[in-house]
This record gives sequence, C-alpha cells and structure tokens, in this order.
Amino acid sequence: MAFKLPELPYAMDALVPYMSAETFEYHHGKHHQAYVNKANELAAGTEFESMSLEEAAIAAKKAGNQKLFNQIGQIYNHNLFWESMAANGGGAKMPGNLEKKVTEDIGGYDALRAALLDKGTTQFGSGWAWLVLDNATGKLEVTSTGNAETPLTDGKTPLLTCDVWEHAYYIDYRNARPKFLEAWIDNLANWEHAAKLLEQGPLKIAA
Ligand code: MN3
Repeated sequence: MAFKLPELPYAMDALVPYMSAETFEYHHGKHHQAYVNKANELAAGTEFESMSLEEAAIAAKKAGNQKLFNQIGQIYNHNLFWESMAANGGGAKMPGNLEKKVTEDIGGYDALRAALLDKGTTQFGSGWAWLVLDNATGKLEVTSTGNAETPLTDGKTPLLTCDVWEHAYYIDYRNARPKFLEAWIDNLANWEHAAKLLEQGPLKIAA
C-alpha cells in the first residue's frame, strides 16, 4: 500500500480571500505531493510500506528513522491541515461538544484563540500549531511542533492544526505570520471537523 496524496476537501479557490488558489497549487500540488513521493521512495520494500500513516509515523519515530519520519509526519500533518479548514469557518461559534470541552480545559474560546496565536507565532522556524486531546489525561491542549514533528508520537490525538511553515502563508501574507494566524483562526478553522475527531476519542495505535 503506497501512501497517497488526498484530494482537497474543497475547490482550490474555496478559501479565497484567506487562502489563494495559488497557495494550494504549490502547497498541495507540489509540497505535499513531494512528501508523498519521497515517503513512498523511502518506504519501498520495508515494513513501513504496509502501515497506515499514523502507524508508520509512530513506528518510524520509534525506530529512529528520522529521514522517513520527516516525510510521513509531513503527509499526516498536511492531511489534517486541509481538513482543519473550511469556507466560513473560524470564530467563536463551534459545535456544543467542542465548546464545552474548550471551556472546561482551556478556559473558553478567547483563551483558545490566544493560545493558538501564541503557539503559532512563537514557534521558531518551520512548524505547526495544534489543538490536541491528551490520550492519558483526556484533556484538550494547545501546543506547537517544529518541522515535521507531530503530537501523534507524543501520546496525543490531533484535532486541528495550522501549518506555520513559510510556504503556508508567504504567497498570501508575505512575512506576516501573525496576520495569517489571525485570519486562519477567525475565518478558516474547521471546528466541525475538530468536534468530530473529539467525538471519536483518543486514537488507539499499537506503537
Ligand atoms: Mn506545509
């Protein structure tokens, strides 16, 4: 089973004016595709080839195969990133189960927004901002990771992610990462998808 580039869950121009079709042409069509191609090249003929993406990420990390992990991690992270956005998304309105949990664990929408902005802005260099469910405590957390790292390998279930690599925002926002993050949280964040993943509960993967 080869790793595959998923179709985008919307048209390339669906998130205009917050994310352009040109960004998707490069980000999905070139960057994400390149991670898929490289992962398949590195995994060919190995035990990783037959694993799910989540299993392969955890197994490659555990095996110390950082070269393969980087490609697999980036496929997983981008898959979730596309699902983490929707036209008319963002803002304080979110499904009841998620809203309740955000209030209990993070202190409400304003605190969640501030934490995502802070984690995304202060992540030095390339990386990701996340809303995750901690598998052990069952609580929501806002976090960030560098490069291809994913909370998946750290006992967390990712619910929502924002790509803060420069290639995610340079065409539309140039160097203004905070502006991109604000626009993202206020207009694109797909709370419905995060709520669906929350409903499914902690990921159970034999690592
Ligand atoms: Mn990216």
